[in-house]
Amino acid sequence: MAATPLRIGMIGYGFMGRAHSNAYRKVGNFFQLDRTPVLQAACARDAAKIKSFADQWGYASIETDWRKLVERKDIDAIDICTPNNTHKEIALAAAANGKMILCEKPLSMDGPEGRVMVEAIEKAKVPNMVWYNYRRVPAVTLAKNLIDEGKLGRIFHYRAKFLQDWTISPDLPQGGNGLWRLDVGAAGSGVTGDLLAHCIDTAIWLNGDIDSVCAMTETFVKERQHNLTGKKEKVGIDDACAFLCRFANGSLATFESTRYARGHKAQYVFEINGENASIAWDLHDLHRLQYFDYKDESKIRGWHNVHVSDGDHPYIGNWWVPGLQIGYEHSFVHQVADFIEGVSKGKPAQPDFRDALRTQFVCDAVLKSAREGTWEKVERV
Ligand code: SOE
Repeated sequence: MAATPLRIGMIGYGFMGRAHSNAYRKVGNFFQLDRTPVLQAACARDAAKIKSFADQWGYASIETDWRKLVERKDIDAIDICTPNNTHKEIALAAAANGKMILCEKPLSMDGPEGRVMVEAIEKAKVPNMVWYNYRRVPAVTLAKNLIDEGKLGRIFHYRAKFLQDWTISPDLPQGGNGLWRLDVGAAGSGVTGDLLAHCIDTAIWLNGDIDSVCAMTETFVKERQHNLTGKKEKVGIDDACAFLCRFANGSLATFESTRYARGHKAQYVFEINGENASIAWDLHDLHRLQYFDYKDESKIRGWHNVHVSDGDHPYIGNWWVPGLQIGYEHSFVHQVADFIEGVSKGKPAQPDFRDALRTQFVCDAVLKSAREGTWEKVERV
């Protein structure tokens, strides 16, 4: 039987607009689902740019006003790929129009704003999801499965880093396309909301709630030319952030992120040390999971380097033949597949808005701690 269309209205055309569009196009070829994404309309203020994006990715129509898009009767789901300061308004309007919502991370500018969004979409009862895509890298999902099976036993330590180096030059402007991430008015924060949010989302998923944090942040370049005003303006984001934390399960953790780690483009790594076993993962080698099991015979005990590409590894059976690895873009395909399956089965895929709000409150506590030099309790959702 032919799958029912799931008509997508995409808002935004940047890096994430492309990553999500690619996922919508591919998912039906590799996953047996009862809804097929249809690229119904793409929306942005610049008509020429959105037309060129729509033509390239195969969207059937364009809009230049997102308010019109969310009201269209021929759209089932709105995908929000716009800067963080626009998420709330769009999500609330989409929910009021009964649309499903897939929102780029982070959910919101801060926790209180995120809470308003959660209340609105839960009241509207619309399926919703936030694009923390790294959960769906097969090696990361395998880590989750091993932890849930109890293979690690009691967890003592969680360590995560997300390092980049693309903002070192003081000549790099802030604001506008791509560079809105450097503009606090559009992004809400710097590496905390952009990069550590990924680390925090994965960490909560793998190791449970974070109880308290103690952080430091730094803004290395204090002023940058602003693309929208044409003036040199104060930089309000955190360029780097490191924090200590305690999880509710008693484990201790360190997190670090920066855009000033010369030589690192997107080094997201985490390591978890449990009573019986340890796990480590590196985005630069994303199809591998490092695994150490103390139960191994001592003669051969050591770190296993698991190539997560076999038919019984998460998601892999849907792709090629065993041993052939997949990459970054597939994490988005998996997320769409899980979202559609969740909608069909009435069992929402995670992280939904409520789940993503937990990350938002950790980010708030991290930024407050850095400002005030204190340990901060994390508000629970
Ligand atoms: C920033 O450079 C960025 O593109 C983030 O916005 C993404 O969320 C991250 O996955 C990669 O880095």
